Amino acid sequence: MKLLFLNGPNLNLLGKREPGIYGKTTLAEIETTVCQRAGELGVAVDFRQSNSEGELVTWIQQAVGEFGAVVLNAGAYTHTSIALRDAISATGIPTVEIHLSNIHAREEFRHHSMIAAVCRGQICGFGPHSYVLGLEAALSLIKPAA
Ligand code: CA2
Repeated sequence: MKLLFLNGPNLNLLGKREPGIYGKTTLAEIETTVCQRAGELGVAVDFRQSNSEGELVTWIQQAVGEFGAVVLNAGAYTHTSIALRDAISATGIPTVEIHLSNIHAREEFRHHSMIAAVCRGQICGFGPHSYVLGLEAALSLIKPAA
């Protein structure tokens, strides 16, 4: 079974802009780390990024039947997107919400996640390691420990 990693708007800029907030690690480097860990755990990963809310919605819809779970850093759409929330809810695909930063320790408008209630859980604040934790959490959802 495969896992689908989805990244929302501006995450393609990681490591290239504002390193003071989001660090120096690029999204490509995070993908490499995730794929290495996924290999150790024996699971395949597809890793994507889009600045388009609609494309993210389409990928969630298409994930059904092909992926066992979604690991989603929805970026700023986390705080605004009823469309992403509806896609997760309508498909029923197990989804883990992840963030690099601790959204609860930042500006008030980042404290609320539109998608949290329809995700199986939320991981935030661990920088790039949030992605590895998200991988392990998603795997536990589709392959419960014996
Ligand atoms: O902490 C996270 O992972 C976020 O999802 C990142 C989003 C932010 O809107 C969320 O509140 C929390 C922002 C991603 C933008 O990434 C950038 C990377 C480099 C330069 C500028 C933005």
